[in-house]
Amino acid sequence: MTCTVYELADSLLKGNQDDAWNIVMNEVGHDISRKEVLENLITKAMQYIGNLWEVDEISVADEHLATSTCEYILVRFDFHMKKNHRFNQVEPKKVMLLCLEKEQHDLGIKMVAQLFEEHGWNTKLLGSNLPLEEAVRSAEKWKPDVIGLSFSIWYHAELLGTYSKALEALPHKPTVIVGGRLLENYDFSPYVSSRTKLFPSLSELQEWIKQYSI
Ligand code: B12
Repeated sequence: MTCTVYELADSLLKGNQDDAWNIVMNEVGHDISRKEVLENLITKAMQYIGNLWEVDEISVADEHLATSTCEYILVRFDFHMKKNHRFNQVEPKKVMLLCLEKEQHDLGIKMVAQLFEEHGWNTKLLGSNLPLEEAVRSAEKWKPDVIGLSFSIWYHAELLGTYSKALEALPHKPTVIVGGRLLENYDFSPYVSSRTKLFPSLSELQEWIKQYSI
């Protein structure tokens, strides 16, 4: 898929929505799962764009255009998959998803929402930069079985322990799960309790969701 990753990155950087969409659809045509498209194609293209930005080969404006085009592709992909595949659960489990305070990188948590929905979960996506008090208030009201936290920037990890502790202490005892690009290479278990589940990728998450639903 490496070649396709570069092609997709190129279309995203040009803001070419139709080309980007056709590249994604071509992969779906090869019978690749939603998880694979999200993880091995779209995520990889955005990481490659990050590398280009880091070495000054593209501007901040280029990166922003790529991000907004990627957002369009994610929404369209979700719509396409929902139209073609219906997943129902008799009593759907509930998951609430959010990024830690000040964290703007929310494409990952949007992908996580799609994966849960694909498995029939009732999903509330609260997006980027959610202060802890708001997360607690929302969780007290809605009582999600699982609360997913995402962060991408090192210094945002300082808040990870505070979030997981406060959310795990809620009276209905939700399971807290955590993900983000840094978990692929670093161990964040010293920041959280042993009950919190850490996921380095969507693949591990998918296996966990399947077990949870049994
Ligand atoms: C797009 C982007 C942005 C966009 C984000 C827009 C958006 N709506 O998300 C914008 C322009 C806003 C942005 C801003 C900044 N960014 Co930026 N950004 C990126 C870039 C290029 C891509 C990120 C991305 O979308 N990746 C694709 C997603 C899908 O991957 P992901 O988040 O890892 O998610 C996957 C998994 O981790 C997992 N996952 C994620 N969350 C969760 C949660 C759970 C529960 C689970 C189970 C799994 C899971 O699911 C996904 C599936 O594959 C990266 C480059 C890179 N290498 O990542 C830099 C990068 C992350 N940014 C960086 C920086 C420095 C910044 C800024 C500080 C720049 C600045 N000076 O303003 C600001 C900080 C903003 C903030 N306060 O958060 C650095 C971070 C370095 C560091 N210090 O840690 C990076 C690495 C770029 C670089 N190479 O230097 N950025």
